[in-house]
Amino acid sequence: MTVIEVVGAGFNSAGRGDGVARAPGALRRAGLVAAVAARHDVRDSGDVAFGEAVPERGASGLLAERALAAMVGGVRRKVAAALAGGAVPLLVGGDCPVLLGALAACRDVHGAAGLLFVDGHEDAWPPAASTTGEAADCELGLALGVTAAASLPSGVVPGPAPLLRAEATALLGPRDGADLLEHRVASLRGSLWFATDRELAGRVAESVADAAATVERSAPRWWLHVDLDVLATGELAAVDYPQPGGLTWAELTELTALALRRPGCTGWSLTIYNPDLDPDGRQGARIVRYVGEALPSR
Ligand SMILES: [Mn+2]
Repeated sequence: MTVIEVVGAGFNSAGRGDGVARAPGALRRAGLVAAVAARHDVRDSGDVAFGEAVPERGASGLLAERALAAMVGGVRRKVAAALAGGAVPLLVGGDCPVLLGALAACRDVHGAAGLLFVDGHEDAWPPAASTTGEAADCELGLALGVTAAASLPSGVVPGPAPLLRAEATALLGPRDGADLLEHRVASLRGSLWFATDRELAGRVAESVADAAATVERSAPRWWLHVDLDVLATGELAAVDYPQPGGLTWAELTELTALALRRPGCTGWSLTIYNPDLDPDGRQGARIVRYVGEALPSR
């Protein structure tokens, strides 16, 4: 019986202690662990510690560099321990840079990391070009080594480079192509497996099968990363950077359920829920319902 190990990483790459930083606590209060326990044996290994995130841009152009490096190291250790013990980690952010620790752990334990990246944004801005300075704009580009930052603190992108290879990566659901074009930021489209929200519509099952099979040719074990802003704003509004378009809950649930049933899937991260934008907790409850529905039954 697979054990699901819940790991919280309430990191907000804006260098703040509120917003997405509060998601692990809010989702636990909304019943996350019980929802997992209804389907699997579950262990809650608590939250990763990383010191105080400060809203100051460092030499790399990123905010909260020190806390970022500490968070990546902490996630790497906790996720690697879970994987080595045979559990399936469910990593609850925070925002998307928690993925860097998960990918490093995947490589530590399995020898290589693959990735199904489900996100409304490509997250491959060069740090110096990011208008926000948030590592959450940048983590996928840094992991792939297609962007770089001068004087990035060691440990933010665990070496040797690249942490992740393009042929072991698939992007599902990004819809920020027009914004990237406007800011002259290179899109990842064309360099790896890629399907926008519109391209997924009506063909979720075929897309997941094709994306996973492609990734598995280079990396038999891979990580599933879900940034909840892949959803349409009408489905989930409690996110910091809404955009037009996006998936329905039904589409994301189908996508996630199919991905989690593939033997290559080694762990799952869930990011970007901002409980401060959800005062009555209804959206947090909806996320918990999604987790329960997407998990395979015992
Ligand atoms: Mn993201």
